Amino acid sequence: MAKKDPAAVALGRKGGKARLTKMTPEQRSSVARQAVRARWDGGGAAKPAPPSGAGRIEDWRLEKPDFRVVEVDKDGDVHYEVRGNLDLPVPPIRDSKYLKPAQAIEIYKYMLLNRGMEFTLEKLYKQSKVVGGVYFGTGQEGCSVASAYALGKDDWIAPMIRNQGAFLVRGYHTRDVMMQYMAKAEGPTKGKDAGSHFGSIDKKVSAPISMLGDSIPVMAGIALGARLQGRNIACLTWIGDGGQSTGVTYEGFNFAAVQKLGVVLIVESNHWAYSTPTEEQVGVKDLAQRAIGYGVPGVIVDGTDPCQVYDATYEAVERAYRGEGATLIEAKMMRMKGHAIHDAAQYVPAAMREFWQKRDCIARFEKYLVDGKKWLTREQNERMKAEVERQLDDDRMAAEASPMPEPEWAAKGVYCAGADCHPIPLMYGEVQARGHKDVKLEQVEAAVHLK
Ligand SMILES: Cc1ncc(C[n+]2csc(CCOP(=O)(O)OP(=O)(O)O)c2C)c(N)n1
Repeated sequence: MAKKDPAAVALGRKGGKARLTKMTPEQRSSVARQAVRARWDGGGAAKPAPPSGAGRIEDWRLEKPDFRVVEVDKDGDVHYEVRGNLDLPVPPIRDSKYLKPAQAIEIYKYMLLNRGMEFTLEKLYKQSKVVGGVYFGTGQEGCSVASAYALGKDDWIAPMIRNQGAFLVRGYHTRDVMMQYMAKAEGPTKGKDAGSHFGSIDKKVSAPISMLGDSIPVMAGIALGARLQGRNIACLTWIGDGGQSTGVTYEGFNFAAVQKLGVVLIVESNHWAYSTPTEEQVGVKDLAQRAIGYGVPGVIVDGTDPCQVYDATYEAVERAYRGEGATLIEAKMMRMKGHAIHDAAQYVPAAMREFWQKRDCIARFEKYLVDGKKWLTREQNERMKAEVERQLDDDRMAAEASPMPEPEWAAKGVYCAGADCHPIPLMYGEVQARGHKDVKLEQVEAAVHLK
């Protein structure tokens, strides 16, 4: 326990309360001001150490591309060009400190499923079988999959539109995603809502929220709920380089940082915020620098290297379990398709696309596993790819054959009215907050206000 301040002890002996009553209001306010200053200055004592890792930015990349996108106006033709050195050798995959060979192979398989599933969705869209648009995570599969793979079964994710691979890691089937896009009766939301807007309490997946950044406070809330039940869990979500500029990103992540909640925020630093280059979106070079302002550790990884993504997330998850709080990971990569299927991304300079094409996460990881580590033989690799193709074909046929929903289902299962609709049991244990036993959930201020 901290030692008592001898001056305060002496003042107490003299009867501090009695002394205060004898003071003029000016004297009292001067004493209060001194006390506040002493508190802020630490009373001259050594300042407490910052929470572990806070304010520290690490850069794990084996390559640090040095180029930038500039806007050029050539006789009225406004377009983007890329300036800098694009002629760099493709870096190797950085060995993971934690992944076992079987786990690395499983991540690779999920990445294949992720990309194959999205190609299938593209074909279905072109045949007018999809309701709404199609969103892709092409080039980002390693980031979505390897980060979700680093979580434990009690942890949560809140995916964004580019994290469809994370759904697969969390137990959804490629068929579920296809049916969802086709608004089929057997899809996760039974035809309500489209795209990847679905989630599950059982799978601990919070449905993606289109308003950029809104999943972050949701994750902070889930982590807080678990903490009240006596458990530190990790809650992983992702945000784009454009989306991280929203106010709610700051509010949600700041809350997690202050409360030391295990929110793991991956900034998908994919060079484009829709059609705006990151250079025109933010003033910082590395978005990981934002971690300093939040007071949490920040890590930069190569988002096309699943081992770096896994290790950074794994360590963030371990911090969360230890109750040390939130972590910000910046994954640098490029969105290899447009914002969605309607966007041909013609604003992307060809040289930049070619640079990142050579760094394709799947091709590089395949080479690493087959030629580098030799954890997969060529035959095993071909067999796995054929298996993935077969699964995607079977799922596409099943999804196409699935019926459309009944019209009257539209109004069902939309609003949950609490216990009257379905019970929401505590997941991790008894609530440990003081005074909770005297209060029923439906009587708390928020619930009353909502009604
Ligand atoms: C709060 C909010 N503002 C605007 C939009 C519209 N919007 C959807 S995606 C997008 C660009 C997002 O860019 P980024 O976060 O970098 O993700 P990327 O598409 O590049 O992966 C915008 C502006 C939105 N969904 N939510």
